[in-house]
Amino acid sequence: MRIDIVSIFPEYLTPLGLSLVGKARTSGLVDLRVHDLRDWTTDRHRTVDDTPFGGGAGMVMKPDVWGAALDELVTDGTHLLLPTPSGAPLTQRHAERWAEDAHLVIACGRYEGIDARVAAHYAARPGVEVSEYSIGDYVLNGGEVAAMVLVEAVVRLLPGVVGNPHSLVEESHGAAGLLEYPVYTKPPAWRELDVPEVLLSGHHGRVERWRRDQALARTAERRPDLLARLAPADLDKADRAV
Ligand code: 6GU
Repeated sequence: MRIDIVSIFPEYLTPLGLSLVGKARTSGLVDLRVHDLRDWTTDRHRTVDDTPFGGGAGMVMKPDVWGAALDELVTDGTHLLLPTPSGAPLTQRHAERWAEDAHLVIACGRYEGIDARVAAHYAARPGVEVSEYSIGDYVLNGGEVAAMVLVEAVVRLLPGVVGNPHSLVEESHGAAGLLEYPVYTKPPAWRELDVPEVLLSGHHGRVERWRRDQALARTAERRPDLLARLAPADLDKADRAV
């Protein structure tokens, strides 16, 4: 997979050289490049923004600069991603779908956002898909952190990136639609707190049942919206009794 990220703060994205994403890059599983939007400016001040038509606070990113950058990076089959607080909420389902794309371009906006014609222009281009996404109901100063969130969510799903593909199955927001159950390791007693007895029992069936009950209870407590969306077929007989 190829990923291009465009930002006026390319250094903001240096953590993408670390950890799992960094390893995926050095091993060639992902070709990730970060670009400085100002490289596509033509004026002496390297201007990327201007005042909004219609008035109001803040500045808007200029379509001509973004167009020059994206014309170089977007090709047939590119999925153009625009992080914005007014986008659709990012979910694990998006990460799964976008991990199948051969080429992602992430355009990081700052200020009050990018002139809306940029998304409209590329969305109208045959062979190009455009998605505007948000990482939650709060406001960030720009799209860079949201770009890193997306890259981490997508890259870990690429074949060969996560050592044990099994760990992708059981986790929160996986196929079960439930939050993950609590986990414990040694020592069995720590600061007056004991690991739940059942986990030391060696009884696989009871462990599985306990984990399922914990996942259900947690989801009901913290994310009742997720529980409400579960299909009846996703609940077993014992679940219904909980
Ligand atoms: Cl994707 N961008 C910005 N600037 N703020 C956000 C966001 C994205 N998601 C939540 N808040």
